[in-house]
Amino acid sequence: VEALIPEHQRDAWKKFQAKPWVSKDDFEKEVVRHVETTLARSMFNCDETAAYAAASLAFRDRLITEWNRTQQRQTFADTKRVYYLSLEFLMGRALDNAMLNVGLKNVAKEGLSELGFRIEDIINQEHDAALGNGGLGRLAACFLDSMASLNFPAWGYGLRYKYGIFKQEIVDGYQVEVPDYWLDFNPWEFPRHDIVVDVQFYGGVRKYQDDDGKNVAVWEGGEIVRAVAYDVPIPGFNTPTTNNMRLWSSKAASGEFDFQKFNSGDYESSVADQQRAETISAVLYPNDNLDRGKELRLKQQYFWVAASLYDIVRRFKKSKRAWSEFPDQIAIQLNDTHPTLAIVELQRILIDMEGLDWDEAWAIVTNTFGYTNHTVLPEALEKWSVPLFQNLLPRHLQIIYDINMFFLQSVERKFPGDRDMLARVSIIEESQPKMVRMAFLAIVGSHKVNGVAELHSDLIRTTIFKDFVKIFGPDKFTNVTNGITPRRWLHQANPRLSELIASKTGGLGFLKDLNVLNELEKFADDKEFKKEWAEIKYANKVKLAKYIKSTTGVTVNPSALFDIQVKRIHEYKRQQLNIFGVIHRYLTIKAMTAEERKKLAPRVSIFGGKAAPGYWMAKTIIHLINNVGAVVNKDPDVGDLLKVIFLEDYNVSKAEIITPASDISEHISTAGTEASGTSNMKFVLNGGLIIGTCDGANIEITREIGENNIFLFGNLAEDVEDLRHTHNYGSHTLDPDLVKVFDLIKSDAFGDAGAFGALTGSIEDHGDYYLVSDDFHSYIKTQALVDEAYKNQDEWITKTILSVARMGFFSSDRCINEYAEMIWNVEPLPVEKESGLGKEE
Ligand code: GFP
Ligand code: GFP
Repeated sequence: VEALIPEHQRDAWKKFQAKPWVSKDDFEKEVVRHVETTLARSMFNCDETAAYAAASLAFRDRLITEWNRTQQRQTFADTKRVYYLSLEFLMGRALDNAMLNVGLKNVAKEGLSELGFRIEDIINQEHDAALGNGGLGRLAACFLDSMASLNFPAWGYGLRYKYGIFKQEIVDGYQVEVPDYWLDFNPWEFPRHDIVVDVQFYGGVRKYQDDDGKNVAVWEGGEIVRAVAYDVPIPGFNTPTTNNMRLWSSKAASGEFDFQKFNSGDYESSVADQQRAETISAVLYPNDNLDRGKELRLKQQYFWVAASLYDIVRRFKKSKRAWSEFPDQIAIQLNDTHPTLAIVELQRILIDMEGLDWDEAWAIVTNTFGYTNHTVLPEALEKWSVPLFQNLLPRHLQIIYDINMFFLQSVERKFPGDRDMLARVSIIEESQPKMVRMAFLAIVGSHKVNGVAELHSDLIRTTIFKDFVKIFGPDKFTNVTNGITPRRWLHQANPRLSELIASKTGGLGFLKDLNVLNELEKFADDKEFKKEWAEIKYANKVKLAKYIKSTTGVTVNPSALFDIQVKRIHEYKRQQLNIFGVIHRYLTIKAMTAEERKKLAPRVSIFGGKAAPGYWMAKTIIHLINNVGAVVNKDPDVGDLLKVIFLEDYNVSKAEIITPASDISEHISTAGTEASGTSNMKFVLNGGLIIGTCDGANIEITREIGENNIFLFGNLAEDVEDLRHTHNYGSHTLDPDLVKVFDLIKSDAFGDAGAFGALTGSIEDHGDYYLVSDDFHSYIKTQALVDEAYKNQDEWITKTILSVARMGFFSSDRCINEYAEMIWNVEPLPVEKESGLGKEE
């Protein structure tokens, strides 16, 4: 390639090429330059916002230089690439992460200090990139970090929502949603006005036979929306590899206005067309684990998938390889069923545009895709109505029908005469209206399907997908237990703990090989070490206590046991069980003598999380938590013994303050409902213990850290169905302690009980689907064990050290290596450290 450029030009380019800065002086020079030129300010009016902007631009320049080199290196190497398709990337803040991953945080700290700023204040200026709901989106963000850190040639493809997940405000105890317009200043994205894809919707299909007698289908008419690429650099930790996250933004294809309408005086409607196009990437749907079947959502999915596949296929075609080599060059991972249309779109490109035979094309498609399932909850499994599909994507519907026909024919050959089986596994559900079952389409069109924790992967094999295991055989179904990146969730969130670990394990190597944490076992009884360990936890609790004071006005005692449940509010995650437990504790304290109260360990119950805007029960739970807090926190009988806090607007950057400050965190979903959970891993990695059910990754965490170091309770997944059956058809008596809790609520102790009628009613009168009453006794008993255990601080600290030492398995690096080996069949592309990476260890 280089040879095509004349030598004297090449020399000029090389002489002036961008070089990543490394020293403090160079950093300051870059910051001042950006303040004085890019931002048009000066030292006289450089406030913290401007300093944040300039520092970010300095790092952005550095990242993009490495990004360019990485992309070129990967293009020249021409090895297999991974494309991770996710409708959500919950990235959080970028500056701190960039500084730590390139190893220049101390340089930046000193530089900023010389310019008159504290680095923490500058970091805190950044608006979270909150393009996700919860676990699924954050997992995608951790995976990007790991893929870059491990030098895999890997891109993320997503949507550039103008509005991320809403901001949550609590007004009079109720959740209020406020739009999150985060793009007013975002130095981390590069608009690529040169990379655009026109995406078609609606229209019709014309079929005919060409001169060679071949069937041809032409999708024509309808409307076109333009996708514009925005690239976000993803720096690996301690490596020059900087991967790409490409996000698509929608705009009208016909330019600014429809000039026809404009000239005829219909100015408003010409602008309306423009806005209609922009609506596609305007907003992230705020539902987690719930499918609502809105047309705009299907439009988002196709828009994103079509633009991404166009880009991937274009890149492949540059290599001039044969189509049969496509799966050797490309692995596409479907994060949940949201991108399932990619399967249909690739088949369409290959047969309609590139003229391949069906079978040849289908072999390429199925060898390219892998599908990750994240839930077994029936209300979350995506289905789209056939009439909606017919209207929006007529050609895709035809292809889906063909995929289904060939698939059902193969099933019929394998299980002759089994009509029930055909009806059960058909991609088309014969309902009114008919529905396309996206999970089934994803299974049929992929070569591997994985769950996200062992129990979950077993459940999908034995329940929702069991027929497919019979049809395709067990090897198609596998497990990759989730993980988290220790760079953000230990090194960035808990710098002092990271430093202590580094000092005992020979540097920051553990951040690249988390099993090194094992070396901490030998300090589990070391007095000096334990003292430092405990001091760090206390300091993290002081920090959170300050944050609580400043945001809620409530004073909490940092010596109290901090009990934390932060995650999306959902009945299956059972925040209601937690708050009922808190009310039970309140009743217990009220009934105690002064002497008895002295023996109780003081506790702070901390909640945080958003409810989907249309999810009333979840909103009721938030309301109850806040009202309980309002009563308990000012009850003089209670004092420090119990405080109840609801932290507003839980997000990634707040999680970085909250996670390191827990003594206990709660992961208490009804057994069999939480596919994995990932915050459970974050809390344990930061030296907190957990109380949890035998669900999701809790089970594997127990196996790794030992059952003495975790507080498990509640019914098992295998018993859930029978219990529900008994509730509905047998006798259903509530736990007597829970009845007392309900009686207190009904006495208006926490405000008008009418507001909570639906919540208590769902348990008393409507079958208690989530088994709150069945697990209540065991939960209360186990919380009492937590109280007892916490009194023996010496043992408690040993437990937390042993737990951290045994958490190596839960690094997302391990996940990525498993995906690479079992599903993607890709190799990392190692780099010599020729570039200017920071030297900080
Ligand atoms: C092109 C070029 C690469 C360059 C990237 C990013 O790649 O050398 O680094 O764009 O600008 F070939 P494709 O997107 O076409 O792969
Ligand atoms: C979903 C599942 C979780 C799982 C994550 C990531 O999370 O159990 O850990 O995906 O696989 F429910 P949410 O998006 O629901 O938080």
